[in-house]
This record gives sequence, C-alpha cells and structure tokens, in this order.
Amino acid sequence: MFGSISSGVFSIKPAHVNDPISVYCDQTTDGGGWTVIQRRFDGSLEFFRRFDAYRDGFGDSSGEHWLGLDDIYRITAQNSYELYIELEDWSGNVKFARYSSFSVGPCCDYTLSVGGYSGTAGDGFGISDFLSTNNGEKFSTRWFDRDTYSSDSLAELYGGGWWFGSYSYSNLNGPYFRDTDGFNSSNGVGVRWVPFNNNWYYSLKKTKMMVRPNNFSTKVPNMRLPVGK
Ligand SMILES: [Ca+2]
Repeated sequence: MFGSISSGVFSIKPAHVNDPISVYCDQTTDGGGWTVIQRRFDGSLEFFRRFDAYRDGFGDSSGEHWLGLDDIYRITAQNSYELYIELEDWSGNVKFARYSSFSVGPCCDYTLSVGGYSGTAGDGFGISDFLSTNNGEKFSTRWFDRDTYSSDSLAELYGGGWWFGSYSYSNLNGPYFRDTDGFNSSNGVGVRWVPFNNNWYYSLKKTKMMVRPNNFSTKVPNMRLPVGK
C-alpha cells in the first residue's frame, strides 16, 4: 500500500500538537516514509533569518523549506528517528549522509543529538571529531549566538542557522551561491558540507534533510493521505 503513495505534501499530526502540520514526504528513498525537514534546490528562499523564524519554520513544504525547530523537536521526540541528508553538487553528483539516531531537544536550545553515520557524503556533523562536532551543540542564528566560539557569532559570520560549536564542517542553511558565483571562494561561506568533496569553499546546489522513525515499516503507514485527497 505504502508503495502506491507518491512523494508530495502530506498532513501529519505529531503527538502533543493540536493542529496538523504540512510536510513534504519523500517516498522514493530507501522505501519512503521520510518527512522532509529542510530542502533547498534553487536559492529562491532566504535562509539568513532570525531565531524566531528558525523556531517556527519558513518557506513552503512544496518548495524550499525549513520546517521549524519546534516541529522537528515534536516529531523526533515521539520515537527514535534516523536522519537522511541528500546532497547534490553543481556537476550533478548526488551523495548522502545517514545518521541512525537523530533528535532535536526542546526550546530554546534545540540541542542536536546525532550519531551512527553511514553514507557517501562524509560525516559533516563530525560526530567522531571531539573538537568540532555539531553533536550536543545548541542552535544558533543571527542575533542569537549560542555557539561555543567566544570571540564572535558563527551564525553571523557564515550565515543561516545551525548547530554551530566552535567550528563546523557543515552549514546547510548557509547563503546560496550559484556555480557562476564562484562559490564565494574568498571566505568559505555557502551551503557547506565539507567532506562532500573535502573543499572548505564549495557551496552545494541541492540539499534535503529528512527523518524517519527507526521502526518504520512499509507495511504500517504513519501518515495521512495527501492533502486534498
Ligand atoms: Ca559565539
């Protein structure tokens, strides 16, 4: 049954949420059932936003989108979740990073808990790198500096909002550059996942972050029918 439902916008209702939320569901990756929490593909949506925007979400689930930290927290607090990050460069190379455990803590730290890397894109969360891992870090945005880099705000320096520590190999919410922009190679900001190609200055073309319960089974649908059906 689940295989007959195609990818698209669905309405889900996490536990302890009064109103259903609209999310994009990926039904093609590894059996489907993925709730998309972040998606970028053309730079049409501004990601250099304040904390309240990252908390509440912005964009639209059918386009470029940040679901919002409150909803990501509520979803990942329901159960044990895994995270799948699909990335594409400007040459059409697609790679992925998968984490067998993923959750975001409650307001207003929204602390990242991530572990169990596998994949082809490399571990951009640096979970085995004690000094630079994003695991256990609070979420920072411009004017809401929660990072551990005492002399400045990494969210302000690199743009976007992320679980910056004192250092980060990743910033998928960074400013969007096109291949014709030269990836803003002078300062290393951009949509970054450094181990993708071991280039500190490369800005990716497409990103998709999505979550799925660890006990997901294609035999047990956990979503409602598509909106409008
Ligand atoms: Ca700081």
